[in-house]
Amino acid sequence: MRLYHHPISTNARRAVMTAHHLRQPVELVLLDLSSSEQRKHLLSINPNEKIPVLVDGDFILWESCAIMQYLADKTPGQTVYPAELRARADINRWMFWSAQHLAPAIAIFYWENFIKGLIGAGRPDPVELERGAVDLESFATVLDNHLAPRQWVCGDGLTLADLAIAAPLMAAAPGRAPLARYRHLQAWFGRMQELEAWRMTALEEELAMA
Ligand SMILES: N[C@@H](CCC(=O)N[C@@H](CS)C(=O)NCC(=O)O)C(=O)O
Repeated sequence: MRLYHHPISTNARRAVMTAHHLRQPVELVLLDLSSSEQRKHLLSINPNEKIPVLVDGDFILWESCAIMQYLADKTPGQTVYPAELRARADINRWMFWSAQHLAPAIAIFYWENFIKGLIGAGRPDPVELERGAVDLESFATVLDNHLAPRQWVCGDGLTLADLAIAAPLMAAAPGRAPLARYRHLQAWFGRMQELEAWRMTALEEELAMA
């Protein structure tokens, strides 16, 4: 299997962390989004021209959360994506929530305060940052309250929900997203950062930025 990614992509990180955690034999293919040649290839495997993309033989799958679920379903004995109806529905709920709500709020800060500077796209837009702050406060509060009595987002152990929610948080520090005051969220994120899958992807990010 080949997994097209880039280490500074939060969406790709979800999929790559899942592959590492499940010890799935994926070949990581770094896709340079600034190369028109590589973008042409990306377009041929994903009409949205976005990473991550998984290629498993003649099967091509894009959308980070769908890739996570596919990798888990391919792994015998895994515990991060149980088959039981309600346990799975609960995990799906938080994965959609991460993609729909929390990640876009953090992405505003990442884009305005970090990526724009990196690619010379101008100064941060205060109106956008204000929009991000309103959204982030509302969704970070939901997560913080949910985590207050819990170690993990769903059930008694790590699941795809944790991996899907943690990945976009990699952008919080470089994007200066105001998350420090959410102490249950921070305690949980600390546990996530201790995972081998997190450390491996952090190292990939560091190497790519060096
Ligand atoms: N919903 C998609 C979003 C993928 C996405 O936005 N990927 C970004 C990187 S984080 C990308 O490839 N952007 C390239 C571009 O828009 O030019 C997923 O979860 O996989």
